[in-house]
Amino acid sequence: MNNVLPKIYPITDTRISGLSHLEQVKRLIAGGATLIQLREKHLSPAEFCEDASAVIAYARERSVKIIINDRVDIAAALNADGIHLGQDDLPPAAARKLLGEDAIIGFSTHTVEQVREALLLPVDYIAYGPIFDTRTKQNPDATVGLSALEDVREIIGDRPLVAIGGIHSDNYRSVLAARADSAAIISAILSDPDQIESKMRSFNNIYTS
Ligand code: TZP
Ligand code: MG
Repeated sequence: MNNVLPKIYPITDTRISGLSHLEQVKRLIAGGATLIQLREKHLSPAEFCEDASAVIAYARERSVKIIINDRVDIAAALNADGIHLGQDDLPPAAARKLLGEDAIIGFSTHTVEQVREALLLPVDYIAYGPIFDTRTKQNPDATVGLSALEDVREIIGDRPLVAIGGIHSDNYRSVLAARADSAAIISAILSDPDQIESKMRSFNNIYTS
């Protein structure tokens, strides 16, 4: 299993950005992204597969890793770098069988109980949230807050931990202070398509400053 999490983990959203996955990925890579998740809730599988194929070809030339949300079949068909699974998606053990040992498998959790269960699964990172209120996800789980994130860090030890939900430039440091390895971010990077590159870069700069 892998342990390759950058501090900033952007996730695409075509509605919030108004851009194709490929165009978002181009701007994110220009801003310094090294691991990007393609999250698509509206396109047909055929359309998403075509878009993801173009993204993976573009990203691979630049040594950027692409994680596919939900669709293990598309990740397998395109030999993506990994898959991000939710509680109701294909179970991680089944995804591991289909994608192999080298694939990065991420798994979303929303409660401490789900986190404890995730520790027994063949996953490379555990995502936990929403940490703060978010309007990006439809029917989000309850907002968990920073102290719950600290508790989760204690529970999972050194396992890679991704914080998600409502993270922006003003609260990003608090997420790292709670010892998340990485912050997964959608709207705070994508909501103005003209600023995707600069916002991605400034999040990376917050981390290095
Ligand atoms: N899972 C939990 S919160 C969330 C997902 C996919 C949405 C995060 O989006 P934003 O805009 O960074 O709050
Ligand atoms: Mg899912």
